[in-house]
Amino acid sequence: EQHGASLRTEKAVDLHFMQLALALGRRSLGASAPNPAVGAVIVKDGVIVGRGWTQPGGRPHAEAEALRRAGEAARGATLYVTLEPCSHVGKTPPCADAVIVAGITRVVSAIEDPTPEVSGQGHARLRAAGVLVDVGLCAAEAAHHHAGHFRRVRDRRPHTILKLAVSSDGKIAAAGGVPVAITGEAARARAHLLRAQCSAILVGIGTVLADDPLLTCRLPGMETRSPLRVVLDQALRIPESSRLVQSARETPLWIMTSEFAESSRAVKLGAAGVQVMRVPAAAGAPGLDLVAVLRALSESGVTRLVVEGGARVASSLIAAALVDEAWLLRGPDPIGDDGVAALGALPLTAITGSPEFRMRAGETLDQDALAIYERVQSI
Ligand code: AOF
Ligand code: ZN
Repeated sequence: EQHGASLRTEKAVDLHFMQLALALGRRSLGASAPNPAVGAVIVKDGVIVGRGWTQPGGRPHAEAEALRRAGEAARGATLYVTLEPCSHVGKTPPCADAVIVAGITRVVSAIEDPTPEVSGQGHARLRAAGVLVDVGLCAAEAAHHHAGHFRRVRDRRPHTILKLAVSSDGKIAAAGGVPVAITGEAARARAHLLRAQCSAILVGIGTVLADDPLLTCRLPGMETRSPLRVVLDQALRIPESSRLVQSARETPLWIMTSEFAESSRAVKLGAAGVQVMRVPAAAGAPGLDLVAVLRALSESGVTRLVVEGGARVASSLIAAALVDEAWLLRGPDPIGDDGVAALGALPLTAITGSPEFRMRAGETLDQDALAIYERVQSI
């Protein structure tokens, strides 16, 4: 009886510290790319002696940070970590070795790292050195949190989040694409937090021409967390006077265009600080090859991508089964039948009523409603 009770307490303690490690990792979501946003907590005799999370740009790793803070106190302590410690010499030495050298005696790890050079070898290395290793606590939550890293490693594309702000009748703009305010301040703040938690944001040229957006994160104190901004612009129609091009020297802007776009336009945009990338056109359809676009972004280190419009990009991604999550922010007012439908020819039920998606979470944001859908078996 007493033994059972102490086991239950031990489990609750492990859960508590793993959840803390996940929370620490969340701080770096969107900032750690190309690396995953890992969190680590070191505990000795029930007391936290070190905490760490993957630093901006991916290094130092979370464990290195936590070990540095713990110092000598790491000897005989337990490490809680949201991803298998690395076992390879990348741009930094292996965390597994640092953990062993520091004298950690137990590691509680949420999930294996699918990176080919790691994939179980981090855990194996720790065990071979006599460290007690428990794998799998909060694995589902960790898989969701590391979705960008896993998608990049397994499918060579980013975890792709489609964000749509729709009117109560499912429109995204008035007739002719005229922008209308759809959602309120709380929804705007939530969307900006999502931008900060992604490593890139993508829109089609139609959205740029209609809205002249800036696509930065403008939450107070988080202005430096703006993602890389990407525009799909097959014919290089983006105006040099647009707010995107005008701000390209402060916040990076990439234009993805076709192999046939005019070189003189590309040179002009380059001189304005824009990076122009050429990708193949889609076979048998208008627009760029979206798989090629996502692959190029993934190869450049993008792990989490938020797509904010317009209808054509959104519907093409849905049709190609390239949307992993859909965030539907719904405002209280209708726009009317002549408004622009969120997904063009596709009905919104391609997300909300599709067996390919299930609703994961819902939130009320003042007068607006946020529903988050995720692709079934997306991870
Ligand atoms: C960890 N802890 O906090 C992170 C890890 O080039 P490097 O040396 O930075 O290694 C990059 C790889 O390390 C990355 O692909 C992923 O497998 C892992 N990320 N590992 O132990 C961390 N961010
Ligand atoms: Zn590492």
